[in-house]
Amino acid sequence: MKLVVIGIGDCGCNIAAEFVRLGQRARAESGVDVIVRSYAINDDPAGLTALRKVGDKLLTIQIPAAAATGRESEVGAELMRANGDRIIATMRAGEFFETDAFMLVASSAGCVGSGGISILARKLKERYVNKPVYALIVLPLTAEGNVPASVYNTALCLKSIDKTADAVFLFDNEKVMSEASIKSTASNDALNREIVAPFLDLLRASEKVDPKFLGTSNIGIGDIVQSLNGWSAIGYGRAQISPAGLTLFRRGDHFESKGEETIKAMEALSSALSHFSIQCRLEDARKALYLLCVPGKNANINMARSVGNRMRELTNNGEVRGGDFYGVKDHASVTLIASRITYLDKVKDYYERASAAVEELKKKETQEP
Ligand SMILES: Nc1nc2c(ncn2[C@@H]2O[C@H](COP(=O)(O)OP(=O)(O)OP(=O)(O)O)[C@@H](O)[C@H]2O)c(=O)[nH]1
Ligand SMILES: [Mg+2]
Repeated sequence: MKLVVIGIGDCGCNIAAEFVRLGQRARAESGVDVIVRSYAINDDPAGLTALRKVGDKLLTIQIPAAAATGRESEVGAELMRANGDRIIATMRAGEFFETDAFMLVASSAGCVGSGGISILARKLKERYVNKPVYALIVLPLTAEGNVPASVYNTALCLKSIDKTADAVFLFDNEKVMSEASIKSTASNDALNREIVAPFLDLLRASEKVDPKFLGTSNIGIGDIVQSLNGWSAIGYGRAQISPAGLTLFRRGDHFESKGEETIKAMEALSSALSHFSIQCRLEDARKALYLLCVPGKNANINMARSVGNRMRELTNNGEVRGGDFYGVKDHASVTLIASRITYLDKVKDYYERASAAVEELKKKETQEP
């Protein structure tokens, strides 16, 4: 699947840049292009200049600075209303023909991205009727989640993007940070790598890869599009395979090894289930997608079957699609998407706290001279 990624605001722009790096990995490891272009839209010229080193797959678009007073979501929305058409006009529309979907990215707590994302999503939907518009929203850290402006912006952003985009991937920054910090000190860059990495296998496996990488049942772009709707979460898990295990894998005819392979696949599945981008329950997902990645042509058919069966159990007979891919070297991995999620604690919580946050903000306004 080929994406045009559009990041808005600081967080969105940084993640759009990270998608470019993901595209470079897909090209180097699998010989396919999955990122047609990334755009970084922001009102902060210094931030955009810093991103230019990422290369020419990332194009920066500067918009006038938001008013100094009021950094609420509405201000970001107003900025996008005023600049959205010009932004779209500067994009390379010729490239959209080879694009399967738009992926718009922003944090929910700020102003430019939080307010702008739904306005731009609507403009793109109106102009490119048949192209799915997906959103990736980063929810604030717990500490920021108690700041009234953060709560208000997040609630407003979620309400409007839910109505506009075809599907909304939610990432809980706190959860992402706790996972990134296991690997290194959690900087924004580490967080962003954590956010973007789960998309790699899915995007490249649905492209025209070398036939030797093709599994027993392939995931097509249609499967991804059909699986994505409404609130969505993505999870990725892997289980390392030892060199001895790899030899057995290649021979593939060994009864014991087949059992072992399936265990590795199930291990990767459990890991993916506990690494969803936001806390959710698969039984609340009306749609789900899985991709099992294993090395070698001789991986057995039971592995994919076992993962698929477990997914159908967990989703409570939700609509499950899946496939496998042999383009990895030394591990088994599972990528999961839970979509059309009907209940999310975090979303409910932000909606419930929004009106109290408005009161707080009003109080602050009247206190200020
Ligand atoms: N994961 C991640 N989160 C970020 C990054 N940059 C900022 N954030 C989070 O995003 C939120 C702040 O939003 P920004 O993206 O900075 O806001 P903005 O859209 O530029 O809008 P302004 O408020 O006008 O600057 C906070 O919750 C930060 O924790 C980033 O690079 N990665
Ligand atoms: Mg900003």
